Amino acid sequence: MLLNRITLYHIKMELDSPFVTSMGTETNIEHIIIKVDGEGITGWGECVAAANPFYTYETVQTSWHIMSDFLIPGILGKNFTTVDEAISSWRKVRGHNMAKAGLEAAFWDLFAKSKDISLSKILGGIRDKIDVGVSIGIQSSIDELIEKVESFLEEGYKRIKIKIQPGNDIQPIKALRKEFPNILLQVDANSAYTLNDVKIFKAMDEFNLLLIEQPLGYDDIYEHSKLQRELKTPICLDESIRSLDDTRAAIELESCKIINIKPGRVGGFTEAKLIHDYCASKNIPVWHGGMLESGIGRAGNIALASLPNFTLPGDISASKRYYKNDIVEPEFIINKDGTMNVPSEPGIGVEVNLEMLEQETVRKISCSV
Ligand code: OSB
Ligand code: MG
Repeated sequence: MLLNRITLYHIKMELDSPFVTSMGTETNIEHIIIKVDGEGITGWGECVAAANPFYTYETVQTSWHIMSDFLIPGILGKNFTTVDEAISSWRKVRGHNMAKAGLEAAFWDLFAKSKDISLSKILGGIRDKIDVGVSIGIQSSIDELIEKVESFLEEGYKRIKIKIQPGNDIQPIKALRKEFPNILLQVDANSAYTLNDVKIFKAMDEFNLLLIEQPLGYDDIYEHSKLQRELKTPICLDESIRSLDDTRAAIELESCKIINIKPGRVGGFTEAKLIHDYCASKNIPVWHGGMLESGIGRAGNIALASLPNFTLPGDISASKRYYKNDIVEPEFIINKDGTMNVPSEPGIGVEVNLEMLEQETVRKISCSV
């Protein structure tokens, strides 16, 4: 496959409603869409680095720089027969996982389309439907939170995740458990606590939570092992897991009992698959996280989540839960039974609406040979 042209689109999409977490409030999502053209076929990917460095150090600016100055020059005009070959050209670039993952996703789409098979199939997926959940930002009142949860449950979502932060944790959890005694419920702290808060987490043990996501430092593995020893509720790591090596360390140290996989955070589908397989061999369940992706990134997430060890519902929600209009057709919808269909068409399995994409684009560059 000769790669002739790579185009980057810096997009800015307005969220349907503000997303509030311990990291701040987001009203827009800025990501980079990557289009790779090779031999008459087009592959699409999405780089999930945000406008600010609050979840990870990467931003739209750093990934634009790393892609255009280092990753793209290593592959443009070259001929590759596998994705592995293509990504090996940037092994010496350290870090910048989201930049790498966005480009890699576009290659996977391109290669899958060239073989006329779906992304799910080429990645080793086994399901044609996946279980989905929803991630709910911090609300201004408990009543509002209960109302939101109720309407998502009515839509069919199989699992509810709420964001927590100091001062806004036990109360909402207690209120939700009272209202919905039997739902699958989990919480995400996005690193807002320290080991001095052990008491708060111990208090969560009585609410039958599925898991507590990333309570401590964003790059910590050691202190999480101390916290996990004190708790019955499983800890799940998100931010701290950037590679297979991190995964091994976390599992061997017993820092968590569950792993959240996001291809962007770990550098692409290739590393994500390694983590998935390793966790399966250790009987550690995984689930697919989300980065408020457009339909392009979402399609990739759904394909990955169709692999066998994704046994818990993912943060993969319908397009309309995030944006008024998505940039793919058809947009993603949730079935009444709380599942989402895994596209079976070649590659990501949905069409990019070019007009919508251009409308959401604030900056664009095209590199060709
Ligand atoms: O911590 O899982 C997270 C969104 C942006 C950055 C980090 C996180 C999230 C979410 C939203 O929780 C998940 C989604 O895309 O639905
Ligand atoms: Mg998280």
